[in-house]
Amino acid sequence: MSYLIPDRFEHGYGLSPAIVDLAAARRPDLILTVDNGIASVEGVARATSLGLPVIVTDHHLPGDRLPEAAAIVNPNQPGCEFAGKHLAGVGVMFYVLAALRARRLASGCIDPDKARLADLLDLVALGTVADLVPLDRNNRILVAQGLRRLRAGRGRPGIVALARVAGRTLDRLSETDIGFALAPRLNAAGRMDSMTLGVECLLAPDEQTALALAAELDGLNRDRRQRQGRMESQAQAQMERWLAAAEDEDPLGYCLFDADWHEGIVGLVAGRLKERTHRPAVAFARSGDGRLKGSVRSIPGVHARDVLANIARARPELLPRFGGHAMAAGLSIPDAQLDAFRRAWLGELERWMSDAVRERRLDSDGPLTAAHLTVETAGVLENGGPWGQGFPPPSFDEQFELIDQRIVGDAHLKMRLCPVDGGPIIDAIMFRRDQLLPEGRPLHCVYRAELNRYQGREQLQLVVEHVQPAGAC
Ligand SMILES: [Mn+2]
Repeated sequence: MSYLIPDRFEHGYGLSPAIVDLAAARRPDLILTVDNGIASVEGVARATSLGLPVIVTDHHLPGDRLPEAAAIVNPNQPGCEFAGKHLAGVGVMFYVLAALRARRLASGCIDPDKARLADLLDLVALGTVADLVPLDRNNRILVAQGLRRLRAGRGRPGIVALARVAGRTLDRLSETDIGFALAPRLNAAGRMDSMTLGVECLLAPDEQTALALAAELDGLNRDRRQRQGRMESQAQAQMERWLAAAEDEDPLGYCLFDADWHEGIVGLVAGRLKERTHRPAVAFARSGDGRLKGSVRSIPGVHARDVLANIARARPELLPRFGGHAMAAGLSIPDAQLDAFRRAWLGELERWMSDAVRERRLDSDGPLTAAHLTVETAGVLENGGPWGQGFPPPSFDEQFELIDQRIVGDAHLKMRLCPVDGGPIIDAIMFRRDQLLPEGRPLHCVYRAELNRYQGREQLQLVVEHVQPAGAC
């Protein structure tokens, strides 16, 4: 058994003919795809012509034509009655193995003790959270079970090592740790170098090998973070110059490029920009072959891939290659077409950005009364997870007096708040806000109630997502 991870820029998306040729050189009996293949009509045809059967396992939406594979397993293909429509690629593969196991047990050709699929649940949890699929009931069960095994010390060496280099406590490992500590370290491999390092870490047979690989991944993640920080300040400066020149304080979207930017990180920069401005954003890096490689991040109501498809239909020469989905897409444009693309991008956005779409919307579960602003509530919420994509943790909103505030670590705003209707004084933090709030007036805050663990003590901490002077809205 061996694996191949396509470099999507070198080999194209999914099981392309180029990647089939690479695979064929290893003389396999069979090609099995994971998390791709449903759109690979040509690649599957190539494999078939070489006498290689293909089993496609995927979760992406199929196009008009399905590949002629030996078998296709995809909960989102027409006629599939499997209830878990939001499985990640790793989840689909898990069920394929479960079906195979059942079949082989029935025919008596395996020993049940030797095929314990529960041992794979740590990987399923990791892949499900990292792929940002909606946490429907089925996925929540998979993630919760995987986390349980990890906390009990039954995770594979690679995942345990990743948690260790990230300084996370294994016996309390949470979906947040996976999303914010483990996944970024694994993904750093693909962004900065090659994903192979990430896979090798997950496959590591023992603690020592795993720790060495995890340390390497941690280093790559440090580089990534540094690079991203630099790119983000350049993006900010560019944005300000652009706003000043265009005399437009509130453009419909952003389209930024810098010759020094790293192509593995443009998506993160576009994402941060979108987050801050609530406008669709695309960031480009040079790809070295006379083209610019870009990443789009969009907002609800603006379908990223459809925006690109409309541009490509009107001006095919601007946009020879693109792909993606509603919230994120990738594209490649000829170097010389950047300005033309930027005009087309802003022009197309005019059709999408209605007043309703432009407005940022925050959902809140209402106020928490003073009696519920407690460590116990935060504990109940923490145990109610796993929370995540499509199943966000409850957030609340109400008015507070600002008791005091300070910026910590150059980046986050720490506050002490007291409900205007009376109640305890509570610690609060607003991440990535490096400006103080106006004082002397109550604040309307949208927040999550979390447990802050510090020096062995548990305290209630409000994580403020949005704040504005009370009565402003
Ligand atoms: Mn996927």
